[in-house]
Amino acid sequence: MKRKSLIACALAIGISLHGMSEAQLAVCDRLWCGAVGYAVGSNPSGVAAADFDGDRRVDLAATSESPDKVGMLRNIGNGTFAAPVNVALAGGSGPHSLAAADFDGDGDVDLVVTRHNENDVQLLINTSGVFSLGAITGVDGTDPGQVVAGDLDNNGFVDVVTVNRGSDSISVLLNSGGVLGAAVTYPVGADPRGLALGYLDNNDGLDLAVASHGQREVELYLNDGSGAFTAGSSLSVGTELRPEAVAIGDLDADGDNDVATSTTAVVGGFVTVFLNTGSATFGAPVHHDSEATDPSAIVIADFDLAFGNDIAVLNGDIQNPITGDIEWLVAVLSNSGAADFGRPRLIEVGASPAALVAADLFTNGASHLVSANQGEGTLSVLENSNVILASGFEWGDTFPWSRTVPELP
Ligand SMILES: [Ca+2]
Ligand SMILES: [Ca+2]
Ligand SMILES: [Ca+2]
Ligand SMILES: [Ca+2]
Repeated sequence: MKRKSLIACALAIGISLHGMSEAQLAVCDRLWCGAVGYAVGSNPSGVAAADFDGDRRVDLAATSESPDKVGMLRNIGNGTFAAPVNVALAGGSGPHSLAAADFDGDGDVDLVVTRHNENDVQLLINTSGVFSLGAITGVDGTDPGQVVAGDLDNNGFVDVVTVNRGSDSISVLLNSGGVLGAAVTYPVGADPRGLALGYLDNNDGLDLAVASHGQREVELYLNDGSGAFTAGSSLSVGTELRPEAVAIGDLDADGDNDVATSTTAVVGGFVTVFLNTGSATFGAPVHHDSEATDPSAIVIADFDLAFGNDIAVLNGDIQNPITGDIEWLVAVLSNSGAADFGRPRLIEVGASPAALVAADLFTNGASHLVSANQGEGTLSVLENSNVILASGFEWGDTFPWSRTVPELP
C-alpha cells in the first residue's frame, strides 16, 4: 500500500515537468507530500537549514563541487525556494558538510564547511543574507566529513567539531570571540562516519557521539563543561551490523537524551536505538527495520507532533518491485511514545541522497525534511503534511485542507 502512494507522488512530480511548477503539483497524503527538487550543482553532500536573511523563514544552504561552492536558497514563502546564490570556494577544496550557527556573534546565522581535500574548515560569514569567505582553520586530521556546531565551553560563542574519516579522529575547534582556535583532536574508532552533538550526562556540557563503522559501535565522548572531552561508553551495535550516522534526542520521553544510529547489515538496514538509563549509561541496542539497504543520514524530530520524537533516515537504492525503477527513499519511523517504532513510512527522494536535515520550512510549527542528492545535484524538499495535528484536529476530521489525498497511508 505504501508503495502505491509513493508511485502516485512520483507520477505527479513527473507530470509537473510539463508545465506548472513542481510546488503546485506536489501530491500530499495525510502525512507527507512528494518531493520537490531544487537544482544546486553537482555532487551536493552537505545541507543546512536556518533563517539566513532574517525574514523569519527558514532558508537552505548546500555544498556542491566542480566548481566548488556553497549555495544559499532563500525561502520565498510557503516552503518554496529561490535559485541558489553561490559563494565560490577554492577550486578542488572539496566542500563536504555544512553546519549553520552565528559563529561571529553578530546576530545572524553563518556557516561552516568542511573542505575534505584541504583537511580544514572554512567559515562563511553572513552579511544581510549574503555570504562571504571567512577564516580557514585546519582540523589536524585528514578527510574531514561531517561537521557539527554548538557552544561546547559555554562562553557564548559557537564551537565546531569535525569527524576526520582519514585519520580516525574528531577535532574540536573552540571559538574565542568569533575566531576558531587550533584543533584539539581525539582518537576514535576505525572508519568514523557519523557525528552528533547533544547532552548525554548530567552536566551543562554538550557531549558527542561518533559512529565508528569499522568498530561496529557508537562511541560517546563526554564534555566536562569546558569543551574538553573524555571517552564515555562505547555502544556496540552487534557483530552483524555497522553504524553509519548517529543522532541524539529523547526517544522515550523520560527527559534524558537517547542515541539512534543508522546501521547496515549484509542484507537490509536498520535504525538502532540505545536508551539512556541516566548519566550517559545505555541499555541494549534495539533494532528497527528501515525497510531498505544502506541507511545513512539520520535525524530525530517530532514529525507527527504526537507521542514524542520520531526518526527519519536516508536509505540506499532499492528496486521498485512494480516499476523496476531504482529508487532512493527516506524512511520515517513514528514513535508511539516509548521508543516503540512501527513500520517506517517510505518517501522517495532524488538519486543518491547523502545528507538530511529537518526544519520548519513552511513556518507552520512542523518539522519538514530536506535531502541533498549527490546523484542528481538537487535538494529534495519533503513537506510534512501532518500539520493538521498541530491545529488540534484529528485525522478523521474534514478540514479546509485543499490538498489531493490519493489514499490513506
Ligand atoms: Ca529567511
Ligand atoms: Ca553571524
Ligand atoms: Ca564556545
Ligand atoms: Ca530518554
